[in-house]
Amino acid sequence: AAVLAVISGTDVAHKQQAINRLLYKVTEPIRSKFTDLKEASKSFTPTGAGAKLDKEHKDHRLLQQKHWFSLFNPRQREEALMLVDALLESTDFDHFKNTAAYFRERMNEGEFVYALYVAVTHSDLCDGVILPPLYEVTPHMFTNSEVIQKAYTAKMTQTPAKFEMEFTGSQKNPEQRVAYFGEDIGMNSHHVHWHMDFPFWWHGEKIDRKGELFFWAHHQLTARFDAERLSNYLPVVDELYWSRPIKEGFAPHTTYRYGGEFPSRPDNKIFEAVEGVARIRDMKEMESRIRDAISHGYFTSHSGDPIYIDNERGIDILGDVIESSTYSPNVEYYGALHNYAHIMLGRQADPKGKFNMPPGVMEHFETATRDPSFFRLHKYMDNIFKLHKDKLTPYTHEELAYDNAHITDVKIDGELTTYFEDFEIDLTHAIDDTEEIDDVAVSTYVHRLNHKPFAYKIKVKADHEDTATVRIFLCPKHDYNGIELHLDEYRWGCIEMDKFWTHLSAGSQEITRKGSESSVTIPDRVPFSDLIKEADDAVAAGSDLDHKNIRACGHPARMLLPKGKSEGMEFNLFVAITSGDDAAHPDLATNEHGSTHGYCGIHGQVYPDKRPMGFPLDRKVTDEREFHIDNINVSTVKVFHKK
Ligand code: CUO
Repeated sequence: AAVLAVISGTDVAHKQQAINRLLYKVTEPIRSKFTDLKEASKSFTPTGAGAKLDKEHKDHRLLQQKHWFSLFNPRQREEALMLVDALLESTDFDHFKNTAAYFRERMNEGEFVYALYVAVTHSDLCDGVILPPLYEVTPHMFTNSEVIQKAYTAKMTQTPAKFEMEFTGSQKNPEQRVAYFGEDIGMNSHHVHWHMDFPFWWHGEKIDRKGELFFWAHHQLTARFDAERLSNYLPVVDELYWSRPIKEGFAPHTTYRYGGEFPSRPDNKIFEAVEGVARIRDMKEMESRIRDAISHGYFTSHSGDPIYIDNERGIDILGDVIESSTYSPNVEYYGALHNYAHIMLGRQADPKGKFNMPPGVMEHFETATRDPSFFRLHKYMDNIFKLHKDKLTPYTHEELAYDNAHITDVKIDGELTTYFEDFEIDLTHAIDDTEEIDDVAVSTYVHRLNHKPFAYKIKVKADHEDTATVRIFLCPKHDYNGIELHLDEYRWGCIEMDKFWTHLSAGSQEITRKGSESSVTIPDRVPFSDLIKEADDAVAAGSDLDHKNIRACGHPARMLLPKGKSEGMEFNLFVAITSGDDAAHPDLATNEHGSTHGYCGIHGQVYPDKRPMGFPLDRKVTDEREFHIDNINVSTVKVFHKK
């Protein structure tokens, strides 16, 4: 069977090799040694959506090459989506590959990369293909101008080099203390991939609880950022106000590959209308219509029917409306608060387009979190989500309790310790050249947060054998002023650390779960050069690759813990064991369906947990005693930070 697969070119190794080559030095022509791709780029005849896109190209309507690309630009998005459609329509991998090769030579490179990444993510034909890290394919979006300039010099002088990348700005800016979070390459990679797994424009097969995932993934980013701030002696983020100055400025020190510098914004910039996008009044109107709907407990659909939201599924609709996605029931009325806000914030340096500046960092999911205004914006929306959640009836004893499980003790095996380390990123693809010039080894190293390995040890006594759901959260214990928080105050700041299903046997037992097994994180991405070597070797040897369940969406595993303090920072470790009936798939105790479902769901399947995301901490707690039950345990842990 293996031999047959190789001959027909449908095995994973061949596919991986083709995708590698399609993304190799993506701003240059396809290497002539990649003969099949080169051939397809000349002689392939696109069909379906591809034919439509080809006509646009022949009519000279497509965005030029070597120009910036923004997903928030409607025409540029339309072009990219034509390629997504053309790729997803393919019924065999060769057609997929040839379509990509053909348009790679004709379309804007940014549009091409976006479309190919989205299509590989969603196409069954590409099952098992690992996408190369975007920070290596498009390093300009993840590094800064200083590093890119040095890379050019190294290349021109043919001198291999490795340089340090500093965080943006200076220590004079208190926000720089948490730049390691907003600028973390793994976190930015998670964020951009989250938006590729769950595109707001998605018109393919229905994605389960997409709006709720929008809420939850971004709520978690917000909660995590706030925890990092507390450990760096900064107050939690305040929200954004349309009628007040945008308090923090930002100078990105980042350059587009084509199209100049990312614009800067000084401190205390007053919001201005952005020509062709929205006025401040429009933004406020969208907000107040959404707030009205929350107060009323229903949205009004397109056709005027009420869509009630004071229930478990309300958050999903609210997420669709706020983002807004194609699932929004009435985008004409409720607008696209979040998407417009990203553009508004991205354009404040040149709101009238007088200076022809390219879009700001806020207009790209790769770069958005670098700007402190990202977290203000998301806090603002998070507070709107909270308004809705706080309207729901607090969980009852019946909903919280699981009489079978009695947690007797929760301990951490090992010490919760964070530290900074250096991480090297290959910059081979940062530099334009031709195939005649030899590559030199050019890389940068960045400082990034990591932690020592640890495990949870949960002692539990069960009355009878059963499958159970274990939910683990880490929550700030004190506010910025050192005042201890009550459950109802800290629950919204809780970080989801893990959720898994397990078998309980009758009697006492200890559940050990490693931090590295967390269902919200992914390990480091495989470097592009390794992907290339692995696929080329496999193809040469006639063997196949086994890449199962490797996703790019997921918080970096090394950032599972928020940074601690040298003297230790106290957190509440919240553990809840509930009935395994919560599982949406019957085999979750033995098969996690990919390891990163907490913030990213299970690809192509329903979300594994039947309960609302964030359960049981997502609703108001009016009586803390309801949580003093045997299947819920809250203990204090300390996170240390070592130099
Ligand atoms: Cu991810 Cu605003 O949704 O950036």
